[in-house]
Amino acid sequence: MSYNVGKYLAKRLEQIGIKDHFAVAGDYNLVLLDQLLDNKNLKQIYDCNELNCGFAAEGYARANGAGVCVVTFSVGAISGMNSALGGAYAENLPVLMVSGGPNSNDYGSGHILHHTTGKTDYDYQMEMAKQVTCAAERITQASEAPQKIDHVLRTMLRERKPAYLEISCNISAQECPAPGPVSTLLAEPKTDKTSLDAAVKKSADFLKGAERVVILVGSKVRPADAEKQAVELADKLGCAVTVMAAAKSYFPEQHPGFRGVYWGVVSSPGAQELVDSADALITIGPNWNDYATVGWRAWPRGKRVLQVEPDRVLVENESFAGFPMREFLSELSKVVTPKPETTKNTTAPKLEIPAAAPSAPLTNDEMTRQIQELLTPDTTLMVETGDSWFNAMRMNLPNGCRVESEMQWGHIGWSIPSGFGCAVGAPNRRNLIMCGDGSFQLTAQEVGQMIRYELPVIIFLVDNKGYGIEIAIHDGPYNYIQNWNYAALMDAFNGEKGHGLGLVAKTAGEMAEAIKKGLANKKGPTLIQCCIPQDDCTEALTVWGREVAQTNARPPIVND
Ligand code: TPU
Repeated sequence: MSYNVGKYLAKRLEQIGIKDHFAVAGDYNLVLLDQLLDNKNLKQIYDCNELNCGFAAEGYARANGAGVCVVTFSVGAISGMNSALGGAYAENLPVLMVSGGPNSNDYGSGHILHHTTGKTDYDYQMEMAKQVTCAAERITQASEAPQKIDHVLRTMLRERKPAYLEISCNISAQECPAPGPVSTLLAEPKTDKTSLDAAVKKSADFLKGAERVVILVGSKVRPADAEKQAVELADKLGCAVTVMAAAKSYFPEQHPGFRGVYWGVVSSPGAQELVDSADALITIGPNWNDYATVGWRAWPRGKRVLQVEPDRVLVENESFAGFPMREFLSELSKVVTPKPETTKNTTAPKLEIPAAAPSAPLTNDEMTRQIQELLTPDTTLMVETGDSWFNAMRMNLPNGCRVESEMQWGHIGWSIPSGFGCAVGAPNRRNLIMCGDGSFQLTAQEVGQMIRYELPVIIFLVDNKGYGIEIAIHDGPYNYIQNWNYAALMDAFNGEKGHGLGLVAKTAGEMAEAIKKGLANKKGPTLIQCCIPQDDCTEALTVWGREVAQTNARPPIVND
């Protein structure tokens, strides 16, 4: 078979396990889209706009390891940068953004092109992309396409970060060499055995002297592909294991050592005490931002912490690198002795909310209780920025159940398009989304694509008539929204032939009925508008919001 640039890219995507890619058409990428369509092992999935397209690729990466979005120059790409590049960078997800670019003859020609700023320098998009990617390349010559495409994909997969390709619109169909072996993209850097041995020895010695050992799992354990090895270490140590909020579900909650979420004052019952009283705390891939530390108040540091990062280990002020996290955890597991002190007399947290009477008005607690009952080992629950985070934190998960959140980037509206992409990537899982009404208003139209592709996602639209999380942090008139008739939107999105279902739940009984109908609706999404009182939220949100507000309000240091 003879290759051209677009077909080369398609083949490489297929080889790295991509089955679907997300796109919004524009004249800079149409020929490229034709080339991608030509590969029968790749499906082209369409989005309503590029912000959603980027999020869909991001969600697909969560389900399937990596994601791809294809957009047009400037008007499309700059919109998609927020989600596909900035968001994926923050969340450590390999997402490739491919932007159609100007005709290769137009760079530096002095020509003014449509969709651009009206100036004649077309480097700005590439310069912007470089700030939020691990690799960015422009292809204006077919002969250089293979090495540039390979470089971008190799770096993206190794670093678990987004990458960018700009392909001139007149180059996609130009002939180029065939792809070589895929191993060139997947090869892992070699482990430095000397450094690994030294790190393991030093860490084992450190643990020898400790009795109260606790493991704290953070969100970077997943991009490091080390979840299994974290369990291995927990099995061997027999100690208590807590997770950070952004790592909810990254450690099996039915494991005998699991003791809940560590999140400072809003931790699961008992989890903060365990972490604070540990004389050796093993942190595995944490991400200590202001939200995670509750405004820098809950940030375990110092000599009692053995810090295991994706690319290094820090123990008692010594640092070691040159090996992957999973190898370190696995090797450490082989040499440590059991440290069961912290699992004695402690138990895993359990969400205990008594069921409401069917006629009782729906509350936040009852909604959460009913959603928790839906969780199975094959469920993925996407939780939007807002009180949905805090509701998910208190749920007990069966092993295998995934909670997806976007706690570092925190773009409201993420969950609908990302949930769409996630469902495309894993259509056989039970895909649930919990999304606040304020967030929903940013990206609502992507529900239309769930209808188009007949994805049976269930959306719990939390209708509390405002920005609950913002109200908790700092209230004002800007936190109140135009209320929509959310359930009725489904009819509009269905058009002539869709199978989307919109339902309203104002009581506990109506919610239970709506869930039954949602589970039976296999040919499209179901949106359940969960009407709860405006001031009804988790206790944790209120407490956390107060602390974060105080941190935001720290007075400036004045040097005079
Ligand atoms: O459940 P609830 O009421 O907390 O959630 P809802 O209604 O979705 O409200 C979310 C409110 C919110 C805002 C406005 N959370 N964070 N923000 C700030 C914000 C603004 N714009 C973007 C793109 N992302 C943000 N996080």
